[in-house]
Amino acid sequence: MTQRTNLTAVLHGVGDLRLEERPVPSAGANEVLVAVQSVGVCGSDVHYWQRGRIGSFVVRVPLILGHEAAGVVVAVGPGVTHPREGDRVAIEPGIPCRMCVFCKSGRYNLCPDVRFLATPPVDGSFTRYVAHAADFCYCLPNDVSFDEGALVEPLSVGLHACRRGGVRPGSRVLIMGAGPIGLCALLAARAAGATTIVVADLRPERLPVAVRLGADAGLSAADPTLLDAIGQHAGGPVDVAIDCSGAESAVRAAIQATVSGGTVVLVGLGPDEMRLPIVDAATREVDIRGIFRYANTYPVALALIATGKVDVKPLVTHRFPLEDAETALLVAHEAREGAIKVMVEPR
Ligand code: 572
Ligand code: ZN
Repeated sequence: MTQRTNLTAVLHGVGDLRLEERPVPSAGANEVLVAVQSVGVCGSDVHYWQRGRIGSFVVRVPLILGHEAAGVVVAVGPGVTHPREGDRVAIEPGIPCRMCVFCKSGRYNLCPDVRFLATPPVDGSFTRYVAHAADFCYCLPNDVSFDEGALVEPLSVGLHACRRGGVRPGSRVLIMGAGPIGLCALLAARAAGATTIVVADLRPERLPVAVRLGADAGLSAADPTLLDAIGQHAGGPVDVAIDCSGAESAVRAAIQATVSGGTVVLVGLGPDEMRLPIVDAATREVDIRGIFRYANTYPVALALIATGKVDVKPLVTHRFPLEDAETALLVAHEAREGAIKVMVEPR
């Protein structure tokens, strides 16, 4: 049953999150109205709340945060045949223009006119009801929970990073950074058939988590002999290194640890400019590739979860009702109590 009020956590300025009743949106043409059940807190939500901007994306308040969402379709707009009322869905948050050369070639994540939830000026999903394009809502298989549906979003980043890196059966992979995205890259690399995966992070408490999720080794990124340790545990230089930290020293280590002819994928965003061994990379034909979010990952991610090939459930460490969205942001920010993925549950 659709309620008439729509409790929403609204960002009004740096550090100023308020609960408000907003009108329930109506599903426009080709849209569905979704009753949001689970939303993951992403690093970008924390950043907008703490700093009010990411690069040139400046929060024009008020803004609703949250872009990792799943819920139940409670109404469908004109023209929608699928999904139907009552369907449980994962929401892919970026709606591209569908008409530009990037959209038409399938690389719709590169669409210059993409509208992405919780990226200024587009509102997100820390709310009970959102209207969203029907074709960017994917039905959850029967045994896939709302939390898992929401986790398809960060898992998509990990899958896209592995695709860009060319991770395949037998690959030896290094992942720098064991936060939620590093761990999703780990799960995606394992599902892609990587035989050896080494994860490094500065925070020692995160390393056993990576090992529990299937890493062959969890190494301290602070270790001055990190490169040797990577080589030892990976059995030589790695085929693919995925940096999920954005730290200059980590990207440098990623380049150095990668085999000639291999690939480094930059996922974490740090400073605009870095001092890197770029001639070493060039002369060893180490490809350095970036990623921008993801494309064409939702159906694959849902299938991997439904078939048990990827288990994202252990990533969820905390759950809060929508009323406690601010605490959720704080716990995620401080990575308190071993927090990995913090979920907000507007249900
Ligand atoms: O889940 C997707 C996602 N993408 C992030 C950050 C968090 N979550 N990106 C990093 C920031 N960029 S951006 O271009 N921007 C703020 C739009 O700097 C997007 C991708
Ligand atoms: Zn995100």
